[in-house]
Amino acid sequence: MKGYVTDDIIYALATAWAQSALAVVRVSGQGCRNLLSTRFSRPKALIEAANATLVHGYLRDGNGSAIDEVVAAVYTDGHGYTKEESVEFSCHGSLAVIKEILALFNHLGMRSAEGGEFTFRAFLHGRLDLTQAEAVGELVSSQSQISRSLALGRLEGSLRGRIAAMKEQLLGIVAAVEVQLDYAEDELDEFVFPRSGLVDLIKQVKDLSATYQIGRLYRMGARIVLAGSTNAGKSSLFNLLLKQERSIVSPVRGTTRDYIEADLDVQGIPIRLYDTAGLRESDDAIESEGIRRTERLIGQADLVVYLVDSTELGHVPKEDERTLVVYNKSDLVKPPKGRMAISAQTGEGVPNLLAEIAKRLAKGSVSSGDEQVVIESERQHTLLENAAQALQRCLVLVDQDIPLDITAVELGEALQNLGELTGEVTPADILQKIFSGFCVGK
Ligand SMILES: Nc1nc2c(ncn2[C@@H]2O[C@H](COP(=O)(O)OP(=O)(O)OP(=O)(O)O)[C@@H](O)[C@H]2O)c(=O)[nH]1
Ligand SMILES: [Mg+2]
Repeated sequence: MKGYVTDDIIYALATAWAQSALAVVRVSGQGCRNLLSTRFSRPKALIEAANATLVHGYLRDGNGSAIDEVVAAVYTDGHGYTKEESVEFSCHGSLAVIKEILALFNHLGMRSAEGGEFTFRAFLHGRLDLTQAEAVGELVSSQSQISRSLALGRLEGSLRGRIAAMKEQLLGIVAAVEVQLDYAEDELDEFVFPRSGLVDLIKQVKDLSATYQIGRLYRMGARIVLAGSTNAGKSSLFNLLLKQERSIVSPVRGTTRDYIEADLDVQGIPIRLYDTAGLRESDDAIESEGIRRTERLIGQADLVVYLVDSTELGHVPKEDERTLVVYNKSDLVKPPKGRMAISAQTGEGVPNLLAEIAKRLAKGSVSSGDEQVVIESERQHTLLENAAQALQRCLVLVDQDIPLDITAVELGEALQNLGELTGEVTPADILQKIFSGFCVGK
């Protein structure tokens, strides 16, 4: 990367800036062990340690006083996270200790790393491609089991491998076209464009791109609003799902006035659930404001679970993609045939309801987290879409018998997009954005 040097030594606190039992401070860069050994109680042991070994000792300040007892995990050049000589110090997690260690490293002439800089170096040294570097961020910020598992798969190279295979297939097509373009037509047998290979490739790219929806769902989660008329049992269901008495339940209509929200997990999908004020005509100013808020939430929801009180069927909205009508109080009255029914009191029908919610949100393709390559990055989605479109245009041109040099342009465009995905040809400004806050080429 133009303008970026990796020969300075960087350091950073790898754990949270908070008091805890232990904290980890990382140092990376050629010669870091020599420099660190000047303030380490066992200099020789640190300098001569083999790769991936632990060295116990004390870090000392300029006067020779111990700052803390530490364990240094040593990685020699070509190994470790950054593939540079590096040391990870596990120290005690007191803020005073952390502060002193960071001050010591600064004093020794090392540079405090920018956010994402360790990962950026791992990328520069070829330890990770761009999809894996992104997976590091996605893994660290994952909120659900499935999101974590999918990100880990990408970090281990599942997406990298998938894209490499697609690129190889594309390069095969490009090579065939180039041979044809390089030689006069009469020197070669009649050229047949590898059409079926192209069709297959388009499907692969599109299929991978389509996983974005599910990846996003498991990452970002969804908003579900419990709505319905007063006394329908919204707060009862809310409490049942959260397994705690969060919302007030009573036979008095209009009990819930303002909405309450809480987080839960529905079959691996992170859900923000809202209990809302029951919908009815009201002269009460406060209740009316609550109802307005309910309506606003309904507008913003990914899914509205509309509860109907089976004992007094009032307004029943139309089912649509975003509205799931559920008949409550099935323990008292049998609901209409074929309709989703539950009892928020006994819990009857609730597992069915949760399965239906997950199915609706995932639009049929519920993930178990370990079966497939799924993307969740908008950048990757855009590049895959661009690649698919370029390949599709190429197919149209081939079918119209347009000269090969024009179809080759579209193939080149697709190749460019796949290259950007893995970071082979990614512009510096995009890299800078990905390794957030970190200045490339400054
Ligand atoms: N038998 C039976 N009673 C229920 C069921 N669900 C709720 N109830 C009762 O119905 C009454 C109203 O329940 P809530 O959960 O407060 O209803 P709500 O929809 O939150 O009502 P508002 O907050 O007033 O809009 C309470 O007395 C509940 O105990 C159910 O499935 N079966
Ligand atoms: Mg309520």
